[in-house]
Amino acid sequence: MPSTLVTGALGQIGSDLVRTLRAQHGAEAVLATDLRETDTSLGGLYEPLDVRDGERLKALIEQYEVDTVYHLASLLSARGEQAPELAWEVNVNGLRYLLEGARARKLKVFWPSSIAVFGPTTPSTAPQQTVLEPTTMYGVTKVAGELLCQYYATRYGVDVRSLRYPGLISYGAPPGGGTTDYAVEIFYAALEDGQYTCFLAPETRLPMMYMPDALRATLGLMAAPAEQIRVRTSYNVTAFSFSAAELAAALQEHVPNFTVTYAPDFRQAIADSWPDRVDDSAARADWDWQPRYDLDTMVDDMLVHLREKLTIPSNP
Ligand code: NAD
Ligand code: AKB
Repeated sequence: MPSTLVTGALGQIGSDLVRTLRAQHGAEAVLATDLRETDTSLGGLYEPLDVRDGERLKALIEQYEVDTVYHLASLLSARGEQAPELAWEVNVNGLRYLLEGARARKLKVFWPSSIAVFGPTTPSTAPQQTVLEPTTMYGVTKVAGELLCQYYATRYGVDVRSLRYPGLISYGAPPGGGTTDYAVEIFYAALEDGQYTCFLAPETRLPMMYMPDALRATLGLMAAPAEQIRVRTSYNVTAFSFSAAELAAALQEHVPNFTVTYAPDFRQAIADSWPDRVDDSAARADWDWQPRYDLDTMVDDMLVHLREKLTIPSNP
């Protein structure tokens, strides 16, 4: 049976995406892969795969008659600064092996880019087409990846599609070493500890999105007719934008005794290099992208699900 392969499937996005794809196409139609030798958390087909191993990737594509790949394996911005060489190997070489496989086997590919492609010379509301001068290795790998995707699409006709995700907020698997991770950690801290020390300054504003919208954007882009995909680097997408202090205040409305202090670390410089907002009008025009969650509805929904997950009653 032709199947879908997901790399980096045990991460923040992968674990939610695999469940959604399996609900749509059936458990046996989706092969989850990641670094871990075995996995039972996602409850379906799983194979270990280091995306730096192009031969193994090729073998799995053949063995499982893969026709579509969601290529999520990556080091994120903070991890990338700690291990820049590894970030290049995983993020760029891994993508290149996949695009070669996609060219040979006519695969359809989704690969996520990030607001990390932008840098201090990008306007504070980032347009679709703008200056891309990132200051992190993660951003450098994402710019290189976007250009590789566009090259394989135009030169070889590979149907590769991409979104520049903003910071993603979710209650499933924890985030894996990014700068926007604080926007997830703060929810757990509010419910479990009543206090949080934020690694970004209170006024730091970044573009963000709730995971259900990120999954809708991903599947919407992949389902759109090919002639509607006019951007083959990567589409800007966003839902809302908030500062760390605004998120803290939104949480304090639900958890009145919650306190937040601020102790910016090396991630502050990364956040400061990214835009406050993103203009996603091209995605809205080309394939009807529209987010459903704003800050308040995201906070409400996150708290309902996290209270359930952490078995914390709503009115303690
Ligand atoms: P994550 O860190 O939670 O998950 C990444 C997964 O990749 C992990 O499970 C990790 O084990 C795996 N991985 C790392 N090195 C690997 C290797 N060599 N071979 C195979 N797997 C490897 O990340 P995520 O948040 O799920 O992000 C997925 C993709 O989305 C990445 O490309 C990331 O850049 C992009 N993205 C994420 C966000 C966000 O806020 N989560 C925002 C923008 C872009
Ligand atoms: C990170 O902070 O590194 C990611 C991203 C915005 O790409 N969440």
